Amino acid sequence: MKELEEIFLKAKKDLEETKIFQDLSTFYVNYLGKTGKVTELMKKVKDLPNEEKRTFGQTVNKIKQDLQSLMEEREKEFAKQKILNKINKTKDLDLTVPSSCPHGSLHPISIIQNEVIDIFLSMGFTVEDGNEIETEYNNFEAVNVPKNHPARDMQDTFYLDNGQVLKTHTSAAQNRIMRKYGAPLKAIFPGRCFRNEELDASHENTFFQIEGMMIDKDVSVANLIYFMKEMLTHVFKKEINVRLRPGFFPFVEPGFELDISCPYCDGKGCRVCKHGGWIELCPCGMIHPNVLRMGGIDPDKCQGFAFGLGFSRLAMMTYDITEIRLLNSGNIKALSQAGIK
Ligand code: FA5
Repeated sequence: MKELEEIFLKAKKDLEETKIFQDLSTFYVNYLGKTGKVTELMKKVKDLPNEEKRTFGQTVNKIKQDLQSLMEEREKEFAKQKILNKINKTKDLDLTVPSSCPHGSLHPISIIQNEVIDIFLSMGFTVEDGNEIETEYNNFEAVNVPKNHPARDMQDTFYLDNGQVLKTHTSAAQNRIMRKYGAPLKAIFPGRCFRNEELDASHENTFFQIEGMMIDKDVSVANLIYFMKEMLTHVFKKEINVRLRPGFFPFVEPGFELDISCPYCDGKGCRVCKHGGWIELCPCGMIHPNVLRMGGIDPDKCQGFAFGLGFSRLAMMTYDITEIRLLNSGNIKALSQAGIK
């Protein structure tokens, strides 16, 4: 028992004398580890006469537990000291000095997308997701572009080995959404599109569109005009007039090109609208009966409109970006200027 007490006192002293965190490992090995002094004493218990076993065993156990909790306390002290040392080192740090670290900003496409989504949500539309890799059926056949139809040439794309395609337009999600919800339906679905294009200042191989569809009894071109005007008036933050010209898309009948009165010169004529007062913005039309039928909706009971707005071009107009390829570049300077507007 005397030996026990001596070991305990020596261990306490050693612990108090530890100076750095690493000293605690040595302490552990010396006393509590597999061949440590306390562990060795515990091994002796089995050889003691029965009447001593109990008291000796209990005392060694108590010593072991006490040393363990003393060691944990010491560990905490070291951890606390480490933090205090760090704080002391940064004593002269002035947290009120403005940071020189540049702030990030949202990408112009994200800004426009969020705005348009908010507007349509407030008008009762839901926001749906579309795939980037699509079946050929959804991208073409389901929107009334059969195999070998000349309209396929308008949207050449990238074909995968398994026969799927990188979607050429957000219209590729129309069929899936109609089948999922049926009529009535009010949905928008933004997404990234891909085309095998000749690239220039306004044509990219990867760009963004947002599609919208409204299907119900008695939906007409008047509804289409109303929702487009509302959305564009909010985006440009001024009253925008629209006009429709005939346009051909196999998935709408009648099909239109929707022009907007130039928001920069209010229709008087400027560089942006090439002095015409109008800007071609968004193809749209009344959903073709074949497309409704393929989507599981009876065209004799419901009609609908659809539009496919080019986000990349809208972002360019809004932020006065003259080169579309900047949008997919890592040119932080150009992109963040749009972000701060
Ligand atoms: C379509 O993609 C039709 N799916 C739109 C539609 C939907 C019509 C519903 C009717 C009903 P289009 O190929 O014109 O149509 O493309 C629509 C818009 O996407 C264009 O007005 C343009 O803003 C944008 N766009 C098309 N190709 C590119 C490209 N290579 N780079 C950047 N933007 C593009």
